[in-house]
Amino acid sequence: KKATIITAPFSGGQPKGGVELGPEYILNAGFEKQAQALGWETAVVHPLANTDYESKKTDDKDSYGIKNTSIVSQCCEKIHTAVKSALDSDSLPITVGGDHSIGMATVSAALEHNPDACVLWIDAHADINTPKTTDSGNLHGCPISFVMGIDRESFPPEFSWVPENLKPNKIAYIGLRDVDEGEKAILKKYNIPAFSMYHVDKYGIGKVVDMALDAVNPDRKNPIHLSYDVDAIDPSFVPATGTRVEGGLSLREGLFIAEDVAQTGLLASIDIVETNPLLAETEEHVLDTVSAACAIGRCALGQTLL
Ligand code: DIR
Ligand code: MN
Ligand code: MN
Ligand code: MN
Repeated sequence: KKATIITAPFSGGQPKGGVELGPEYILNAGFEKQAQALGWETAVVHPLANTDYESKKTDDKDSYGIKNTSIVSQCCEKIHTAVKSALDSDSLPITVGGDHSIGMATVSAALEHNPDACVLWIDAHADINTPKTTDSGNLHGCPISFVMGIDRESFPPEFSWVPENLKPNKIAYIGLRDVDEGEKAILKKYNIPAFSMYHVDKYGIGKVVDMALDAVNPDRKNPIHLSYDVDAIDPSFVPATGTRVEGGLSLREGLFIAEDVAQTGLLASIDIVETNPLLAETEEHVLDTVSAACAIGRCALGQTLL
């Protein structure tokens, strides 16, 4: 069992500073050792080393209505290459962000490696805005549309390297509770399986994970890419993140998702994103958030309670 921790210290997909420190905090909390203790042979790679994207960040929208197009694209291309090369060497890539714009890099790499792969997107948000529908212009709210090729006439040329290899019946969402109107229309139009907090309350998290996998992986034979935005979990457990939305998953529900995906034996790649240590009001908030991010990773790597 090999795992490659890929750091993505990048904040250009959203305006707040500090999310680029996520990987450093998660590694300093001992995540690599924790993975090793679960029987994984680990490596850590830093595809963004010797780059200086953070200093080029702006708050201005370009003519496409989005921000920081060029640095997001360049950063994502490097992450995409790193994820592919881990997969090619039979190592499980764990991409640690950084903001969720890197989802376009990791999801497209997972699907290039195995076109049958499916995606579980765990998030308060759907991240499926397009340059046409986005209000904020923040690219962390758009990665899925690029990989799906939705509203492709609105894409800037910088993203032409992104393989449009995700089909609408190959991604399921869990944890949604802050979805923009344009995103709701896209989810409906493409009939994308989406489980909001309403569904979690109605059916329970166990049934919801089953239903999500039934939708995208009915025979349980295809690899799973788990893209985990820590804001899926309620801000009372995970306060240090950029777009907190009340009414989220309990910490146990959030960890259960990772545990249950691990149980399938099909987990092929993971993202753990949007940990922002600078948005905490107290030192305890930082610890809670960073330890939740590590716990998500450990559960996905097979840690069990018994
Ligand atoms: C919002 C927020 N839908 C946007 N997205 C966030 O800016 O497109 N994603 N926070 O994680
Ligand atoms: Mn493989
Ligand atoms: Mn989110
Ligand atoms: Mn997200």
